[in-house]
Amino acid sequence: MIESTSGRFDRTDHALVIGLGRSGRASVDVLRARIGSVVATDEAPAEELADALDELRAANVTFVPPSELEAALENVTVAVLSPGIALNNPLVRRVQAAGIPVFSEVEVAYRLCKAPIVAVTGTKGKTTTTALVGALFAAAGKTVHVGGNIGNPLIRETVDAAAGDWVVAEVSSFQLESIRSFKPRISLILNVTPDHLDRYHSMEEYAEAKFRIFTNQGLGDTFVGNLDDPIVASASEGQYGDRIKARTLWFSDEPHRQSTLYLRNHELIVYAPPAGDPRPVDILPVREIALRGRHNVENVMGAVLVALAAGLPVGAIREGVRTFRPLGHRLEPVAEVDGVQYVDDSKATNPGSVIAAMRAFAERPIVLIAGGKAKGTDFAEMGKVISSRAKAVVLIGDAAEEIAGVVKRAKVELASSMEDAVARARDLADPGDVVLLSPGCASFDMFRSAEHRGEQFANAVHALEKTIAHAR
Ligand code: UMA
Ligand code: ADP
Repeated sequence: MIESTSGRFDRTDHALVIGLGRSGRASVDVLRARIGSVVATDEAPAEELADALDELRAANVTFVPPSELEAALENVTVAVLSPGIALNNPLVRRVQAAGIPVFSEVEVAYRLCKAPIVAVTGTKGKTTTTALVGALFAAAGKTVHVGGNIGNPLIRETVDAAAGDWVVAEVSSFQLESIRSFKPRISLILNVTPDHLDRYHSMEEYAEAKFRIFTNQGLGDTFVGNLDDPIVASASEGQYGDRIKARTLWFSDEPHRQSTLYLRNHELIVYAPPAGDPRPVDILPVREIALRGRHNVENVMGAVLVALAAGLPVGAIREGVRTFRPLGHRLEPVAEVDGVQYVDDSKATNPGSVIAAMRAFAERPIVLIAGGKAKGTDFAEMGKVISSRAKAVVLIGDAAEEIAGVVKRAKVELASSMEDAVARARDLADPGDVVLLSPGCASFDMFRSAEHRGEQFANAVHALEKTIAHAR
């Protein structure tokens, strides 16, 4: 191995990019123009990598098959890891065994970045909140770059950001696992609820990965947390207490001694400045938020407190929140057919998000479509909420039987495809009901992605609409 210059990512570095999905391909693209050399590897069979390999060939970047890794490592000083690949993956272990530091793409993106970074994490609500924070900075007239787990790799956003811009990064626990010096100016943790327990041995290990978001923050930085989430709140207690070096600001559902942003009478978002003029400032009535559900009020409060911590004017923050619309596949209304509303919440990929979605429709009877690929999470709590709030549930995918086992009162049917699920839900629903796709599971057993699952749902609903229109 060539002696590393500690990953400055200049001409002295020679990188191995591990994984050739969106993250890895962006890393190859950005780094090949800046550093000594880049090679790349991936464990997928060659036929699955055809497009990626074409791209590498066109860029003159060598592909190293995993079987030939050790020889290639001779010239490598640093490795860049894709988030979908765990640190205990045997290939990653071989790289580490050769003494090569392994950084997540987010770490590299940080090292290349001149602008301050706002980093947003949480089990659920990351994408919505990241997009909203971006919208608030834009409403305040800032040049803002939004990227990360949200879909466009962070490295593409940070590499072009100027010192006076802002970068807003959605960061997952997977990305945080292999950061080293990543130090956001402002960090936000929305919630930590059971998810990804097929990758982590315990909730403690999962929470620990999330808490890495504030590990490198210092006195000039701010950590924003949700005081109502017991695991997030525990970040400032006990063993973690003295780990947060940054100024800490909390938001909460209720006025609370510790909360800088809170709800008054559950209907008005109020800011209690932590320093200076102590008079509370009314920010916005909850009814002006165009996103459905209490969980989205939490997301808005997190985003607003970040914006206030960044010094954005209250007028711009209000305007940015008022005009922000829900993103696709997140409680997205699809159609109203025969008086039944069909809603796509395909991005609800853990039990907690199904519970949040069901609570968002408290006023209407629900026929729930759920199931998919489980991630080692317990469905008991979700089962209780389904039992008390849904009139019926249609289950799909690998986890269907397991979920059926925890639903006590609601009627349960199993479906073999999304079309079948929508047809069954239609038969179970009456005018005034909502048919809610909120799976609580990953999509990969039946679909390419959560987006693909949501599109299949919308297609089935639109086909139903047409059939009914023809029959009239
Ligand atoms: N691969 C291996 N070995 C493995 C696993 C994967 O070689 O053990 C290879 C695959 O063959 C494939 C590549 O790695 O070629 C895929 O890499 P990846 O899984 O990291 O996926 P990317 O396409 O690079 O997308 C990643 C994030 N994916 C994951 O974290 C799983 C995307 O988040 C992110 O949007 C993108 O980078 C850009 O930043 C998606 C996600 O599901 C949305 N995130 C999880 C979530 O939100 O719950 C954390
Ligand atoms: P993420 O990027 O963390 O997956 P999204 O903003 O994409 O979060 O929302 C995905 C789904 O999670 C939504 O469809 C909704 O069901 C649920 N959700 C969003 N925000 C929250 C929250 N704060 N708490 C619980 N569930 C949430």
